[in-house]
Order: sequence, then structure tokens, then C-alpha cells
Amino acid sequence: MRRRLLLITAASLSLTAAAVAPAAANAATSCRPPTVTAPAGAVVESVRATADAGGTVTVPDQTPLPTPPPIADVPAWCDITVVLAHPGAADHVTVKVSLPSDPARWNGRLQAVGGSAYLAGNLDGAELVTAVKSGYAATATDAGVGDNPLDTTWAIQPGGSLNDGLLTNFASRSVHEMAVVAKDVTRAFYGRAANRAYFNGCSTGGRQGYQEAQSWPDDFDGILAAAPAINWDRFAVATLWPQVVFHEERVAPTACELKAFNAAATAACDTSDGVRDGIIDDPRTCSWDPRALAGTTVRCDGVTRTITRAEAEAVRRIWQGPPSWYGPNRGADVTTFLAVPGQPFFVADLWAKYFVTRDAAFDTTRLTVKDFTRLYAASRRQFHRVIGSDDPDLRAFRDSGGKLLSWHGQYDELVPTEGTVDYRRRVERLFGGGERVDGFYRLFLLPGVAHCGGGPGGQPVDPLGALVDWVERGHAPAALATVSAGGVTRNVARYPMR
Ligand SMILES: [Ca+2]
Repeated sequence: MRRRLLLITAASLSLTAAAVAPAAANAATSCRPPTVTAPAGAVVESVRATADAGGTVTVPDQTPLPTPPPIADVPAWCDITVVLAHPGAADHVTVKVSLPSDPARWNGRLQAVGGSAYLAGNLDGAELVTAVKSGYAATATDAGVGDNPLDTTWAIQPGGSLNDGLLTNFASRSVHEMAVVAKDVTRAFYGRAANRAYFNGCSTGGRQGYQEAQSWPDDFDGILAAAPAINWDRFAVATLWPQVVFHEERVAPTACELKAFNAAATAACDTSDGVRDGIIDDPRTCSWDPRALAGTTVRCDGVTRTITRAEAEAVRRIWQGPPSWYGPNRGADVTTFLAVPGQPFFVADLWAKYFVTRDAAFDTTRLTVKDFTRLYAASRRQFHRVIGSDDPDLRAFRDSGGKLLSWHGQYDELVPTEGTVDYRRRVERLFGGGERVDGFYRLFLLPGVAHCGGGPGGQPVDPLGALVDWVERGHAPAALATVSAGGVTRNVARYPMR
């Protein structure tokens, strides 16, 4: 018989809220631990209930993630926290479900939120609270790998072998189990099932969304997957490529110098889309050669410098990307994470150390092309099936009526948009053309938008709302509404943007 710990944690604030909220007298919404059925292959270790009075909510410090501002006007809600385990895996996976206490404040939908970097989902961040404020029952899972997006020590077991159970959780299992548990908890809490279930994620969260469509096509009616870190086994090594180039070309260009290349590319290609706005709408059409800048001067920090041939060649090779994979687009600002000499992108660095080589001392700043090629092949060989998240067979997802709305910024500095386009093309080949794919999967490449947002281009206004419209009213989005920081609004046509 399963052993369950039934704990009720009720803060004094929540007791007060219960006392002054007789409207919540509906027994179905008392904040108590429900009976939770374990997903197949898992056991339930504990179920806990915690009431929160809502109001203005300050989420805990999220270092190293930016701490979001307080969220105002949040209705009272109940957190049901379920801990799962998988026999033999020695894991403890937390699934948190946050439910508006007043059934009248619930919009009848479930929204699961995804993670970032090596965080499977943010249990204590703004995502769940924001979803509750919007009326959703909301859920997230930590996949049993903890709450630090920069911590991958979980990948290696004592003795040095890979922790397959936790990697499986992170790659695919835990989002599915979150969907199963959250639907169960929501049904128990309100006395009726959610009308629709949605997934909402970017980067790692985007990958999770694609993985769900591929592996668990019935979990969600709608999946919003932005800047998807799919092709993970390749992308996570390919983002080390700038370090290889800097090492081989023996250059260490500053951010100011690198930005000069973007400025020159923009000057050359800006108007190819018909509008001089400082943005190259479709960088794939821009073939400006960075070697044109060799021998010219730039002024950085008050000093005039001449761009060398080696520096120009390095930028050319970074944009071109490594053998067998893609680089960032012209215009993407690579100076923060991707192309900082001697400071490899942390996701890639951790991937090489803790997963591919399982050698925490592995140095990713001194790789030759040969070393890189070996590392890339080893990653692909070991992990493509586990976390490639690139199976184009979405037939079961289509047949279940699912909709996948995906957007990817053309100025994404971390996850190359060409990897997403590569996937989309493979899906089109399987289904026999883009029009057939558009019936259930639409991709929007947003001009001038950086990784998961930011950049000079128009930011998506309400992509989740567009997805809900598609799922519930059949309004397939032909374009995605965006607005720039300067207030310029624009509807961006879906892929292939014509
Ligand atoms: Ca333009």
C-alpha cells in the first residue's frame, strides 16, 4: 500500500482569508490535500496543501534568475504540492499545482509552465502566480533536479556514471507526469475536470513543449513553445563553437568590436525587407561578408582600433556555425553569452562537463575543430534519442486535435532559429507540405527579437491568447501581433513569412 504523508500547512494569512471569504464555502475548494493517483511507473510520496491569500505577491529571490517585480491583484489560491518518485531512480520529483480558490475566478483551464536552462520548471517564480492571476489553474514541476538552472551536479551519480533517471525526468518524463497529476488535482479541487489544458514555455520550456507534442500527444490541447531548445544534443555543443573559433584564430574581440559587425551587416541588409528600421527582418537573406570589415577602424572606449583579418574571419565562422549545425543570425547580439572570449555559454559548458564527458574539469575554452567534432559526435551518439526532442512525427498530436504555436526571435543569440526551421522543414516533408502542417503547427519567426524576448523588434503581445483562440474557437493565427519597445505594432506573418 502506498504510504502518503498528508500535510496541511496553513499560514495565518490564509486562515484569515478563509474566515473572510464565505463565498468560497463550496466544499470542493477547501485547500486540503486531495487523494492523488500516481502516474504509471511512479509512486506518490507526499501531498501537501498550502493556502495563499493572494493580493500583492512578492516572489522569492530567484538568483541567478532576475527577480521579477511584485505581482498585484492576485486572487486567493491554493497550492497542492505532490512529490513523486520512481522506484529504482532514487528521485523525488515535485509537482506544484496552484488553483484559484474561488471557482468563479477559475477560467476552467489548466496551464502548465516550462523551465529554463537546467531548471525544469520554476516552482516559486512569477510564472505560476501570473497564470493564477489570469484565472488559470497552473502547474510546474522541478523534475527532481532542483531549483537552480546552473546546477547540473545531479547528472553524475556517485561513482561517476550518468544519472539516467534524472535525465529522463528532465528530458521528457516529468512534464508528462505533471500533466497527469495536475489534471487529477484540478478535478479533485473543483469537482470537475479542466475544459482545456495548455503548456507554456520558452527555451528549455520550448523544448519541453515540442517533446510533449512528439511523445505525449494527448496531454495538452494547446502548446505554446517559444525559442525551443530542441535538437538539444547538437545545439548544446554547437553553442561552444565561438570558443573554438576564438581559440583557433587566436583572437578575443571585445563586445564593442563584435557589435561593429552587426552594425555593418544591418547597414548592408536593413532595407532588403523594404523598411529602413535598423532590423533585418529575415537574416537568412543577408549574405553580407564580415571580411569586408577587415582593415577598417572602429572606435571603442575612446580608442580607435583596426579590425584584423583574423577577427573578421572569426565572426564569419561564428555566423556560419560549426560543421553540421547552425550559427546565430546576423544581427543577433552574441556579446552577452554566446561569444565572450574565454567564457563559454554556461548551458553548453555544463552540458560538455556533466553529461557528455562526465568530467567537471573538462576545458571548453581550448577546443580545436577536431576536439569539437569529437565532442559533438559523442553528444549526438549518447543523447539524441534521450533529449533531441526533434522527432518530426506529430501525427498523433494532429489526430488528437492538438495545436502547437511556436515563435522564435530572428535575433536569438543562443538557440539558432535555423535549428527550428530545420525541424519545421522535416515535419513538412513528413506531412507533405506546409499547408498541411499549418493545420496544427504554426511557426512565427519574429524580426529583431532576441532569446525569449528583448531585442529591437516587436515583442509578441499575447501569444497564449492567440493559442487559446485557435484551440477553442478555431481561429488559426495567420499572423502574430507584436509591439516594439518604441510602440510600433506589427502583425508578423507565419512561417515562411510570405
Ligand atoms: Ca528592415
